[in-house]
Amino acid sequence: MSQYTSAREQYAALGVDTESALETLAKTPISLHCWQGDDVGGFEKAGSKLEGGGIQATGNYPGKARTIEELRADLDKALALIPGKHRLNVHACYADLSAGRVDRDAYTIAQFQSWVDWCKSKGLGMDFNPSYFSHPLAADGLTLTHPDKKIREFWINHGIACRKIGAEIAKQLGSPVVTNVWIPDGSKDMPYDRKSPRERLAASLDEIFAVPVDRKLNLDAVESKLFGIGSESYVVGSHEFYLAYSVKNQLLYCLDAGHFHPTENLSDKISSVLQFVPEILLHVSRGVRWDSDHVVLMDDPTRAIMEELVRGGFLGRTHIGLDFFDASINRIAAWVIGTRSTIKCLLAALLEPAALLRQAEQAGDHTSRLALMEEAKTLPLGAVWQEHCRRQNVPGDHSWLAEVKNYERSVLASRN
Ligand code: RNT
Ligand code: ZN
Repeated sequence: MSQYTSAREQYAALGVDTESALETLAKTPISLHCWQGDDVGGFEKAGSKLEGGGIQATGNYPGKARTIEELRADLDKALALIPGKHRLNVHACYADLSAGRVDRDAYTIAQFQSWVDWCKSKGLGMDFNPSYFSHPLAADGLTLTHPDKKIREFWINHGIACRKIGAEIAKQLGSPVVTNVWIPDGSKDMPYDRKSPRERLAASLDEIFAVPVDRKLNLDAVESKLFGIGSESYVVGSHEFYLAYSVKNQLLYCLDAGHFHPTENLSDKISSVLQFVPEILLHVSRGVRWDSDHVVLMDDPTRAIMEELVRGGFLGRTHIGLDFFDASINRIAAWVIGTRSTIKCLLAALLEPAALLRQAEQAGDHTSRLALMEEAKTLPLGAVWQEHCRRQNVPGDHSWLAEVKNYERSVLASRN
């Protein structure tokens, strides 16, 4: 008997159908963030660095992608080691400016056509993000809330341009695009006036979202944050701000796992937020003591997120995106580890003895509920995971690592 057949029987004994779990897993895409490949650098200018970004990649591992071509080659390598069909999440600062320089407020699909063509050739869907950082007009850490109207207008126009680009990408790829707004605006030390920047942010967002863009093609999302480097004391776009804004305007709310107090659980927010917004975007990440964007692992917080999506029947209203960037290890391995772990967490959630757990809970039998949750942890998840990888034609075990090491020697080593 194969390991999978035996696993299937063990799960079936608890009322779990591994085949239907594998089917759901295979059709749930994860949106891979392009920015893991070059430490959120982008290719607008040579050696562009995060300025006033409130986000920071640390580490200096050799082999970082220096051009769009290198980034795509690296992504290709990573995608070949990740089971399933996924999506690519592109930031506006990854614009292809080979046909001529344009500033961000004037971007159109032209600067992203090569990304769309590339994704089309790989069968990948795409998601998109305006970039409100790494730009001279974001140098003081303020964008949509800037007191200078001219600077605000530049960023408003960038936001509008990106929503139109999102819709055009969706049209070309035949799959809706989530366009997510995150801004770094905030203050290192206590501000005197917390109100005015929030009034300006609401007004700027209103202008961005007032422009009609087909909601079936472009899905607008807004992302909150608790604090960042250089915005420790005050972040304009806080949780309360964006939760209220997304409820009022029926936008997607983006929950980033690193953007809350370390003792808060993102998983517990999902069933609350989804009472009031149509859909959510997740930035699956791993904060270590702060919003550090460590590589996602198969850990309890990530498992709990996926459990909530499955238990609540929320997969159809959730866009799962990744948001981590680690420059201290092989960047392709980081993509592979983080994405495989996310998928593994989803699989574990799909393999919970759901019917028995629900039954025990409804009967008020909390003893059985607790016992079952514990017993389920040692079921042969690994055999089902390997079967998924086998069906998707990727390595089911650690042998993917040898391929990354080989790529490091043959390709990455010549970059500097
Ligand atoms: C920053 C946010 C944001 C970025 C990316 C690059 O704190 O998490 O999502 O990480 O947009
Ligand atoms: Zn994020």
